[in-house]
Amino acid sequence: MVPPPTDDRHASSPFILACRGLPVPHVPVWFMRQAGRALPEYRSARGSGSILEAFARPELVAELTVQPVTRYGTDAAILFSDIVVPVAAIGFGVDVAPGTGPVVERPFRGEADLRRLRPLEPDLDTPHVVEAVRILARELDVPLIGFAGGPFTVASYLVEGGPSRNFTRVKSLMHSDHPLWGRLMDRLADLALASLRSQLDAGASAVQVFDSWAGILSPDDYRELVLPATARVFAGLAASHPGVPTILFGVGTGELLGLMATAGSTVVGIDWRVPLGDARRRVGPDLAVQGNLDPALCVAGWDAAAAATRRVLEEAGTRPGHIFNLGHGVLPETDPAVLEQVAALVHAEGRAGVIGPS
Ligand code: 1CP
Repeated sequence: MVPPPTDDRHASSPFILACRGLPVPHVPVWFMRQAGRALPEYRSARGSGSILEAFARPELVAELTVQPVTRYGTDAAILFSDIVVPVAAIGFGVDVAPGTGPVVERPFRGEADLRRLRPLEPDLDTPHVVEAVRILARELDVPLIGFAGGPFTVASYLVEGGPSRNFTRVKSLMHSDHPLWGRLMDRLADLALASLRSQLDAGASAVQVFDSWAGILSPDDYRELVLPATARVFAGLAASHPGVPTILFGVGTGELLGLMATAGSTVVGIDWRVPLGDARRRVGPDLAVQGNLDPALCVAGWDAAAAATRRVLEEAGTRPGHIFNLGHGVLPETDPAVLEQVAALVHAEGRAGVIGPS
């Protein structure tokens, strides 16, 4: 086990301990996309205007990042930002459209578009992100999770031009021109790495790579065309920030979990389709798992959410190394009271790695 960095004041927090597979006072919990989305206090603080502009206001970002920690009692905060912020910041021409998500003005089509993906200089290109992380590192009582998009998932937006159902264009590119695809993956890995390093340097305690859409790939395609660039991100982090917990997450990745476990992260995020016990066997004994309550069941009412939460806790077992989360992001129609109750239930009944009388 890698020793924890000595300057991290959250080293003994339940979240960081669980990421390292160590015993915990209670099972830690946070929710992907916990900031914004379901919270009425988010809607009033955010106001109207472009979401990319909101990400560039450090005081607002700090407020929106803290809100769910206060409301739900989560054991970690996730920075209020988006996976397309770095590509937008270097001028690729990306916007985040209300109700749609990322949209790209001139999608990535060929060799010439690589020139539009210059290296990220965080202090110049995303100073507002760095500043927000600094504020949060001072203000938060729980660890802050920084994040970036996985090279494949960010490529899917750049190539498709926006959200996609079948990912036809990105699959065509990755199979029709391997050298170009490799260079695109490398550029996006460098962007993710530079962004994650800047968040860690500014005071984030852990990072998550959201490779949300990797699950649309076959294991062969994932292994040959996506895993190498993803692994380069984690190798880069291990070199510059040894011992910092890292999480790799994707949706629909049941058949990829064994491969994802080799990418170099310390934690693998699991969606709700794979029972956590099976997931633990697939990722092996050395890595922690994060997940995996179906977010739709938080919309189905407290009884359904409570029953499903208990099933996740049972599947997680008693071995250390479980961070409770949803299997994907909070759905906008979720009643915040249900998430608050889920967090309390996990704290009261979770047993994975919990020290003391059971
Ligand atoms: O907790 C948080 O909400 C923190 C901030 C956060 C995070 C972690 C935002 C703000 N986006 C993300 C990550 C993100 N963005 C992912 C990975 C997680 C996931 O799979 O949900 C992805 C795929 C995106 C891309 C994106 N941005 C989408 C998905 C579109 C699609 O392809 O289906 C959408 C709708 C956005 C918009 C967005 N991101 C964030 C905000 C506040 C908004 C605008 C409104 C909203 O959807 O809440």
